[in-house]
Amino acid sequence: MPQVGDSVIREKLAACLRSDPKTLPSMYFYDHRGSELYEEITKLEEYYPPKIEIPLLRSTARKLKQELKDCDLVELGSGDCSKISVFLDEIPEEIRQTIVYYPVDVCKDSIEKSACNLQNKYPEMGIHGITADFLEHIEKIPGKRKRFFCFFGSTIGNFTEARAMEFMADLGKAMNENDRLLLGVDMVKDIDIIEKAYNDRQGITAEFNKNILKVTNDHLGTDFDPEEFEHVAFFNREHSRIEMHLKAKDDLEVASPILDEKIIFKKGETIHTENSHKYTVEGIKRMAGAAGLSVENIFSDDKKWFSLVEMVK
Ligand code: AVJ
Repeated sequence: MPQVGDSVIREKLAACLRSDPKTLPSMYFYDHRGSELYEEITKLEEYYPPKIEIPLLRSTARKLKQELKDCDLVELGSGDCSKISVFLDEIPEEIRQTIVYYPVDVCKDSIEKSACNLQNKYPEMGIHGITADFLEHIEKIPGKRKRFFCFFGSTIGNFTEARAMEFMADLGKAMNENDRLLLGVDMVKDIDIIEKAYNDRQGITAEFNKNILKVTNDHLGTDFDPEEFEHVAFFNREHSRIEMHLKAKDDLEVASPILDEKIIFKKGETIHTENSHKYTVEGIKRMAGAAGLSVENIFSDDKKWFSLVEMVK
C-alpha cells in the first residue's frame, strides 16, 4: 500500500534509514496499533514504570496541592490526559477551580477528545488544549500567571542526551521565577529488572517494536516484513539507557516505489528504534543545573525506582 503521506515525515524516515547505523524515530511507534500495544505493555507484570508512577502521582499531588493554587498547569505531551487526571483527583475542588489546565500535544484529535472528557470530569476547572510540538513551539505556552509544568512518563528518557539537555535548557529559559516543573524520570536500578521490562515473556514489546516497520511501510510504501527482524533490547551502561533495536535475521533488501534506492541489510545489522534513559540523582541534578534550574524536591517510591522531580528556576 504505497500510500503517499506527509512529505516531511517521508523525508525524515528515509534519512533515518539511509544513515549508518540505521535508525527509526521512536515517536513513530504510536499509530493506532502501536498505541494499543503500548497500552498492553503497561499492563505487563515486567513493565514496572506506570505501576510506580501512578501511585507516586497521587502521593505527590497531595504534597504539592498548595503550590497548584492559582496556577496555569501546563502538561507537555499530555496524550490521553490519564496521568494528569490521577494527579488532579487528589487536588481539592477549591484549589482545582483556581487552576487552568493546558494540555500540550502534537495530536490535535487526542487533545480535543481528552480535554473534553476532562472538562466533564472537572467542570470547575478551566481547560485549554494546545496543539503543538512542545519541543519546537515553547512560545505557544501562556505566560501571565505562575505556571506549573508537568512532563510525566519518563518521556524525556526517549530523547538523546543532547536533545534532553537542549529541551531542559529551553524550558529553563522559558520559565519564570515562580514557575515550577515536575518531571517524571525512570531511575537506574538492577539491570536485570530493567532488561526484563523491555523483553517481556509474552513478546508484546517485541510486537510493539516490530510495528514501527508497518508504520514505516504506511509512510514510505516500503515492503518491510516484520518477521524478518528480531526484537533486541539491552541496557547500555555507558549511556545509562535501554536500547531497542530490530535485527535483520538475514541479508535482505527492502524496496519502496517512492525511494530511488533499495535499503540493504547485512545479516545481523540493526535498526536502532528507541532509547529509554535511566537516571541517577546526580544525573538529574547535573541536568537541572546545566539548564539553569535547581532541584527542589525528589519524590520517589520506597524502592527509588521512579521519581517525580520538582525543579525551580
Ligand atoms: C512510553 C517512552 C516511557 O521508554 O519505557 C515501552 C516506551 N518502549 N516499552 C519507555 C516503551 C518499550 C516507554 N515510554
